[in-house]
Amino acid sequence: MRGRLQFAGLVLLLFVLFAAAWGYFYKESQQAANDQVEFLIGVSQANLIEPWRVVMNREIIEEAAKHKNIRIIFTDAAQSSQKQIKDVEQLLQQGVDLLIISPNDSAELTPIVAEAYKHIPVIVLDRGVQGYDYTLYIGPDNRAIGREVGKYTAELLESKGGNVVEIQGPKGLPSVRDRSEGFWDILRQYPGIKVTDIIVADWQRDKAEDEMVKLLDRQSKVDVVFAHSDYMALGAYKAAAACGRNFEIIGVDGFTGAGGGLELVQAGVLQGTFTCDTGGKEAVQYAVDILNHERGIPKKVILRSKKITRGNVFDCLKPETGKEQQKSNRKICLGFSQLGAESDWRKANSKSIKEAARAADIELLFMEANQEQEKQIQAIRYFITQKVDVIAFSPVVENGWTEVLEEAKLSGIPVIILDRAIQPDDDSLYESFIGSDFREEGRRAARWLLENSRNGQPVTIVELAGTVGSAPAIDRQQGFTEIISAYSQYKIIYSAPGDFTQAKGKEVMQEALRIYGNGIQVVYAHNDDMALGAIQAIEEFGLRPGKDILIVSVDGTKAAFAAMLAGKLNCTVECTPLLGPQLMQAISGLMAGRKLPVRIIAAEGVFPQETAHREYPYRTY
Ligand code: GYE
Repeated sequence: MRGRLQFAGLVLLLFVLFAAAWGYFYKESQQAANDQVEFLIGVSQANLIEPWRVVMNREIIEEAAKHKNIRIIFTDAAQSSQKQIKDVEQLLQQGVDLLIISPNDSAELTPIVAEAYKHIPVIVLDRGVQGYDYTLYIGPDNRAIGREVGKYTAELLESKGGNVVEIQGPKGLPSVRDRSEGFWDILRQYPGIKVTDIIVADWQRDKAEDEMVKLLDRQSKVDVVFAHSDYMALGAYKAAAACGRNFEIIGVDGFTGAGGGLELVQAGVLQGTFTCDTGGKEAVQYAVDILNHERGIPKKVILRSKKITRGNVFDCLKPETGKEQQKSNRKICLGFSQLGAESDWRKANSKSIKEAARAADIELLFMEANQEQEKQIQAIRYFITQKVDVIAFSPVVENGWTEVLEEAKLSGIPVIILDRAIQPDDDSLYESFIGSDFREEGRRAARWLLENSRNGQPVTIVELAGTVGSAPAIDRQQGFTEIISAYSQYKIIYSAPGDFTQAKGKEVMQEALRIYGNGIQVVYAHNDDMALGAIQAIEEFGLRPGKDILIVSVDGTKAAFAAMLAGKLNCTVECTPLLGPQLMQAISGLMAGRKLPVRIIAAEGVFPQETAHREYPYRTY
């Protein structure tokens, strides 16, 4: 008996000692973990009813787990903007270093996002906010997704046509509207295809199933169902099974893992799906860069959507493998075709690319094309023969690239487009576009003009346009006219191309002055170089640029700032040429097997004359 008691006592003692030791070490390790936490990131989620958002949070957790110095605090607004505003206020009180927010409603969340942005960096996910008061936006292109679904539907129904049912997410959501509009844009081109019914199933599988069962009761012919999410698509599949019917189902989301879209395609439940990444992973990656004060953080990142069908689902299920290992013993080789050296912007752009390549230890084959498309095509073909690892180029004009890009694709060389976009914009021909939003630049120039010209009085405008057929010339014109066309007193009385050069800009302005003389109130130049040429022409004509004639242009070069300091230019809308670091970062990622965003849009500002002296010393181009 005594012996047993002694034994029990010993066990108890050992247990107490063990517990104390464990407690001690646990506390120590917790303490160590807390000591390592350098950054607190607040994540304000709109709701967790949508499976897509649950995946977004999971991605954020997984990506954050790769960084020991990060701690995440999640909030869930449960579909209430009021609650989300409070959530953000609380996160700010808790002292988060960065906010990631997926807004419940764009307009309602705009003020609190702007408030947060005064104190900390803010990454906005999925649904945007109004204005520019945030650090970075990351999201999908829902209209493009809708269009791709439309094309696939047409492909499935071929020439015979058929009946289509659309199952939408909640009414009024921008993502739902955009997907639907994109889808209809394409289907309108096929008179044989009829969308017979639209079901609103609020992202819910069961609602999709119930509504679909009711529909199948009355609708004897259904050929294709497009559900705005894989989850609702699964509901449609269940309805088909319950009613003994057969049709093809296309979904959106394409998640990996159990019950995800990829599995559904693999199992033959869905005919196909289009991935719609949540951006959770990218948000954490950029958050880390922002918190570490890295340069070249973009303003907007648009995620790529991929078409998944039975033909490629197995490849997609394989884990991403890096090519880095195979290539680790030699430098990455980049072939870059620059369009020319027409402007200060372009020279700064070339310099940025060369410097960034050197810094990233990337071998660079750099060729300049004197603004001639044929030369660029030759350069790209040359890069293909040289078997470079990556090709990047700035297309002088939008059209005419499909053939050479198909050649690059066939030879297995990935392509990145820098600065100017291409048409038709077939994103299967390139990995990523890195550049600016030229249309927005045009809008910004116009908004500045509206705010700074006498209201009510007629305003006559001369437009100095960029190279004919080039993306910046086309988009800057469209963005500008989009804004001014709402006000009848603003009139573009003369517009001619000045090829983005100072000399041509001057010539065009001389011609405009010859025709209209004193009747010109405003010059809108698609770039600063042409504006500088116009300034010379105006002075030679005997008028005062910046006073008798207001001048607004695009780029934000140092020379433009000098002209503003001299009172001769009134405003420049920034368009950054410093894209080298972002290009090299993208290339390194690509070589490591990472999927790139389909569009990476640079951050830029508007600089009216009054702000020129403050900014001038910091201009590097
Ligand atoms: O604005 C202009 C240049 O493509 C954004 O090209 C670029 C434009 C830039 O020559 O100065």
